[in-house]
Amino acid sequence: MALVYLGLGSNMGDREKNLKEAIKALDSHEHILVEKVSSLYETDPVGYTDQDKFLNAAVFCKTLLTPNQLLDYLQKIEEDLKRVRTIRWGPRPIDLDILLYDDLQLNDEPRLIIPHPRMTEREFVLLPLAEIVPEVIHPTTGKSIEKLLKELREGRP
Ligand code: GSY
Repeated sequence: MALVYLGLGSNMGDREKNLKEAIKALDSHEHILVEKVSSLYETDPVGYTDQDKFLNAAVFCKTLLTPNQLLDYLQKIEEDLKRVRTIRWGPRPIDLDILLYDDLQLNDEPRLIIPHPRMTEREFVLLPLAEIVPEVIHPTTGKSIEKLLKELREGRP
């Protein structure tokens, strides 16, 4: 079983319902076991800022799926929840990202990069993740999630 950490975000429609349905869909897969779910955090949009606030969360799960199989399934959940990709970085009912997959470092650009390449710069990712697994080590930097969050907030490298 691989230990996997996912980031979830929604800023369209009933955001809480979207997140809960996505988590239910994850747990309904026979090869995914949802172990921990963070609180839901309301956050200002990062990147394309002329859009509504997000609700973000993080999930820790165990899976028998490979990274690519897991990504396929996350994309299926996104489609099922009717993601509309009209504006890049724009509003979406649900966005699901693989943040970490064991201590794997994978670059299968542009489809899949693990660890997620922007996770260390995004408080909306690190804050929910630090709530559920502060001690987990981010394999590229060798730092814990808690430490990365502290550094991001203090404006250090
Ligand atoms: O990368 C995920 C989508 N996204 C988000 C998000 O989930 N939360 C916040 N606060 N800003 C975001 N910008 C993008 S793109």
